[in-house]
Amino acid sequence: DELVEQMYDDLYNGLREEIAEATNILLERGWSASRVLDEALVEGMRIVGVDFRDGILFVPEVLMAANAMKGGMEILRPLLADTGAETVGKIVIGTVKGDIHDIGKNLVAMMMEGAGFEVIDIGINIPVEQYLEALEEHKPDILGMSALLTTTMPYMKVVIDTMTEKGIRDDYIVLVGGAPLNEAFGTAVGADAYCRDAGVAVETAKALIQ
Ligand code: B1M
Repeated sequence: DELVEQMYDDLYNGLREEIAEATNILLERGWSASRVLDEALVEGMRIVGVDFRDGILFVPEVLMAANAMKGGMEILRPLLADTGAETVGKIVIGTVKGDIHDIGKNLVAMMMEGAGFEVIDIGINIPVEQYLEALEEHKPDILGMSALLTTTMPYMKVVIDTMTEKGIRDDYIVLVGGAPLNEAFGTAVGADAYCRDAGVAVETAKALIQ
């Protein structure tokens, strides 16, 4: 699809308005919001990630790509969130301390909302104290943590261990996710489950909350 190819270029070049416009066009063509998300935006960001890794793109460019992606996500958000589902549970979600990646977390938050969860997004670079405060304040069913760096993912264990020390670990379902994680890591840090993507996060949350 030519338009989708164009979107990969526009995302790569950080063109937010163009991404927003193309997102609308795909929707007008009858694409579902989740198809636009997966096939255009997430795939485009994957391409950006490859060149970032290989030193072809640098932080400022990738920030612009992320900003452009958010322009598309903003349009998709109400569509993904508007399924009319009744509230099935509450989740507090945040990206761990030292880590400012938020696109994946935002996607999980959007999909959770769409599935009928009440989502309290506490943001990025979250220290353990702030996770605990949010649990205390909002009394969610689920705590979700995101990490995109191999250097920040061990912090999930700090949070879970602190919950255990305080005797509150078993009061919550703890879900973790982020590109560098895997199933074994989730088990090792003491999470209830590792979620490969936003769809899996929703399915897992629904299954464990029963
Ligand atoms: Co960063 N970065 N970055 N970056 N960045 C990665 C992660 C990297 C893999 C790039 C690379 O080298 N190929 C690499 C990490 C390497 C490593 O740790 N081994 C990296 C690096 C090194 C860095 C910096 C250190 C670069 C530097 O400064 N030299 C720096 C660190 C900053 C920091 O956090 N302290 C940095 C900075 C940045 C930007 C600010 C420029 C920007 C972030 C902007 C933003 O988020 N607002 C950025 C970006 C955009 C990326 C890449 C290109 C894309 C990430 C993304 O948004 N993916 C990324 C490369 C890559 O991942 N391929 C990269 C799209 C998103 C939809 O996927 O986040 O995986 P993802 O989320 C998925 C699943 O993982 C899962 O569901 C989501 C949706 O399906 N999931 C969850 C995620 N969180 C979940 C939580 C859950 C459940 C599921 O809870 C229940």
